[in-house]
Amino acid sequence: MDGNPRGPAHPRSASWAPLGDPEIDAVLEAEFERQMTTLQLIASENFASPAVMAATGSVLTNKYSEGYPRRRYYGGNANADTAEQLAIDRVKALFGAEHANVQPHSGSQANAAVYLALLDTGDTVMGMSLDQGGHLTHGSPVNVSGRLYNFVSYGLTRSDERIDYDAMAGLAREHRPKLIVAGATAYSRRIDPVPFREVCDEIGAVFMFDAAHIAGLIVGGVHINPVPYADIVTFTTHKTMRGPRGGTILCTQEYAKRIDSAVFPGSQGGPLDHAVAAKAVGFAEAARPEFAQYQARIVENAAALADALGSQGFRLVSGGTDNHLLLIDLRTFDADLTGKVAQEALDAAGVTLNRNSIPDDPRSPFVTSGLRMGTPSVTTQGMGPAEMARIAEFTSRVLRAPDDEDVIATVRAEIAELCAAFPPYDR
Ligand code: DSN
Repeated sequence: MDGNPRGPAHPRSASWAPLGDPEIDAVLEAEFERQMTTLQLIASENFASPAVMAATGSVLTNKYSEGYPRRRYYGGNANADTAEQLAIDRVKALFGAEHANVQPHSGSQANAAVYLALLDTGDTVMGMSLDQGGHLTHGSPVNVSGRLYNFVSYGLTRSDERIDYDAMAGLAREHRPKLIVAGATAYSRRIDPVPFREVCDEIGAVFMFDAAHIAGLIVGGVHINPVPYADIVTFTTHKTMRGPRGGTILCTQEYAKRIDSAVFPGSQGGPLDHAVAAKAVGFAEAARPEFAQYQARIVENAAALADALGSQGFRLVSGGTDNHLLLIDLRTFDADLTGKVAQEALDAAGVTLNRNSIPDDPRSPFVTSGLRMGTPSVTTQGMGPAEMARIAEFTSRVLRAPDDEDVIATVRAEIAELCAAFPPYDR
């Protein structure tokens, strides 16, 4: 069905047998209803396939498997070995990587393991500043990365709000970090691995690319694959990759042993074998030709949404998008409207997204002047550019009257009708 741009990417049942726990059954039912009737525009979310969800809920949740395939500390791991080896082989083939570790429980755990493998406490590292689009684990002072290591941050140009590669290289020459991290969580443009590789070679630094957000775009051939350039690539499996929640680390053979030791026993105990099996399922799905078509449509939809939001009077950071997300600067739309108020009004209307700092945001990260939107989930549902125009219009109507309960109720009903035409799962 992925080949049909109007059809859901993987029509399927997400039904489950009642658990016999009325309180949690009610939660699951309510969450299913929420996902079926409102728009999911959080850029880091997606709808996993029933196969991925079934593996996540499988008997492998019962197993302990400290170690790696054929080198475990406990018995009974023949099946866990097969699942993990399949995940490793499949993800290496997808990215053309020399080595893979599929055990990190999350992207943050993957990044922490890389730092543990390569750095000593107090070492200098470079990453993109959180307030310019970088991730918490790229040296934010409130994260363990910023507390244990001396992160120096690079950011965007003021003129076009793209990564300032020259300034990044200048900072690298000045501070001589041991490791340079590329990658972002709220950056809507392509990330070129070449300038990072060049300056790493020049100063003798290791190059890590955090591809959490764009891993699916890379596999789909829409964005450049950093694997041939970076020493280490980390990513999450649940965003554009559309697999289960979790992390993965790819690296060259040179770093394989250090990375594996830093994941287990360095920073994790037993792997989540059910999640590892689900990663294998997700990687097999990502190897299908339809997955590349899906990734192309994510980007097409993000561009259409950006255009439509521009027509509604919103300014986008950097003027648009090359990937699956866009960052709205609310100030030109309404100077008094904060990201927090906008997120809450849109949530009530059935538009689920997150408030986000914009570059040099005058407001705090809890309040913000921006919103982040992403198209992976709505694209999985089979929505296209026409629906992106409607989403922009819904957003504009709500944000012109964020306190108007009639507007919110009307938009919510229209969104429920739209979502009913593009169900992510069968009822
Ligand atoms: N929380 C994720 C995001 O939304 O980008 C990153 O970890």
